[in-house]
Amino acid sequence: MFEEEPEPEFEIFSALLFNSLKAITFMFFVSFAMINPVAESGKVDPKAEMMITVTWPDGSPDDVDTYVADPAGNVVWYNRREAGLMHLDRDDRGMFRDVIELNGKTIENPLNQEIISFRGLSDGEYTVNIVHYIANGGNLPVQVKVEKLNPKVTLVFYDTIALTGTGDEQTAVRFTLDGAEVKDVNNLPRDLVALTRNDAPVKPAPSLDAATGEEVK
Ligand SMILES: [Ca+2]
Ligand SMILES: [Ca+2]
Repeated sequence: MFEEEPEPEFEIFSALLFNSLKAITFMFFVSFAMINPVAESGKVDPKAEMMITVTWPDGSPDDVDTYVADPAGNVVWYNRREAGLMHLDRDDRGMFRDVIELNGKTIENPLNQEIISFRGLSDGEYTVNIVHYIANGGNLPVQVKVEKLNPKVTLVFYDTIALTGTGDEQTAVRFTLDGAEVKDVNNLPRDLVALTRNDAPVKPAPSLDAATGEEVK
């Protein structure tokens, strides 16, 4: 009689414990499911072999354009965002289209950046040019970074180049790939804009308010 008394209590306790464990396990998996997509979205395209990042000061209304030529002579630029195995993410035009009205509020994205990713690489020479498409002041410091991503991240080139005004085109870097090796890194000038002008129409230059980056109609 006395020995039977504690049993129901024990059963309730173990049932509670079991249910708590199930709940904790469930929450553990749910939280993992929630963490994973966030971590994934921070990643760069895992299939990219190389990446070129061109950045100019936050909030600048200047429009810088990136042109890259591969060994086969393909040139990627804002009017040909897919060329060979190269892809340009977007034509960042300073603050133009980076200021949006949402529910009566003005939201600004101050970032000025163009990214070119490579799905594959071939041996031969690559050329990276930057162009000051629209200048609103004097010199503009532009950071150019070239990274090879596989089998490990290797910095091929990183420097800040001063663009001097509307129409200024400069060769940031030229380099030659030979298998896994990067050779002949130099910045001997090579004109890429002229190569593209039969390609497609050029974007119309908008009149921009230098203070806000918004188009003046
Ligand atoms: Ca641009
Ligand atoms: Ca921008």
